[in-house]
Amino acid sequence: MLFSLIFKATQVSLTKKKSMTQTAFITGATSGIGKATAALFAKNQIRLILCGRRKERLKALEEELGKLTDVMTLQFDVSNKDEVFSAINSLPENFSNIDILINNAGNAHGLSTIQEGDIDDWDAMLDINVKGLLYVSKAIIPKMTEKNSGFIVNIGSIAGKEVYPNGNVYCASKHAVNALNKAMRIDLNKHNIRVSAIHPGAVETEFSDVRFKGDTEKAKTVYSGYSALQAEDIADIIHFVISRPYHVNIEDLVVYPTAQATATIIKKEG
Ligand code: NDP
Ligand code: 8X3
Repeated sequence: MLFSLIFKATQVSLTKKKSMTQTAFITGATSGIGKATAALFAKNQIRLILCGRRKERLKALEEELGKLTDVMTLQFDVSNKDEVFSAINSLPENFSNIDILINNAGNAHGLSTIQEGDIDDWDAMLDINVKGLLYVSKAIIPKMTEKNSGFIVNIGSIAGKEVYPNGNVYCASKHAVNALNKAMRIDLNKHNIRVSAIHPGAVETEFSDVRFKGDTEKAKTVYSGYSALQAEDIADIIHFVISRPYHVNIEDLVVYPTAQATATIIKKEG
């Protein structure tokens, strides 16, 4: 009996130690998919580097998730390359060995025809969703190629697989993420680095609040009348993807709410 208890305790502590050696870097961790992923990773004892621009939220996450795992936060704008490199280069030794990068930060800004589109919105989407992902990847990949291991998960969208009315530049930015995911897979193959993309349909987060510039009533209509995906659903999938044995690499996953067939076909009640 005593032997079996000691054996079980050793097993638990070995399992914990094994997963505690993994460190994940999550961009856009202050809200939605990134925040839910951080919470799930913390429950699984993955060490966390959490990023975003909103300092108070980062502080709250550090306090909350710090009870479960080691957490460090970095406040920077992914579209500002100086901020990206100085934040990542400032990581202390015990957080510099990054195993998993979740390239999640991003948003849609506006929803209008190409002829009526706002150039500032276009800049924001291309700078954040595309160039931001590139800057963060460029700063972290050398740490992975050096040790010939690592995992990069790029959060795309169904907007990277199809184009819908008024989605123009957001769709272009997510098509770029889709292409970069494929490109990373090719270029990083020789370094044994796993690369995956997850392309969600409608997920009920702050996404539409941002798209409609704080018009929360309009944002709510995007998710009303059906069961939209929740951030936790995507976090679950991300965790599944990163927890496969090392020889397994899921390239690309497209996930919709059951009620959604395409970007524009959603079966709503009422
Ligand atoms: P949220 O608006 O809830 O979260 C967006 C996150 O990105 C926030 O943490 C925000 O943090 C961060 N972020 C935005 N801009 C910047 C920036 N310039 N620098 C640093 N961080 C930034 O949306 P979601 O969780 O839904 O979105 C996450 C990802 O999922 C995005 O790439 C989005 O395109 C994608 N996606 C979302 C879908 C949906 O329906 N919700 C569907 C398909 C894909 P902060 O403001 O603190 O900087
Ligand atoms: C978010 C989903 O359909 O608004 O990427 O583009 S959609």
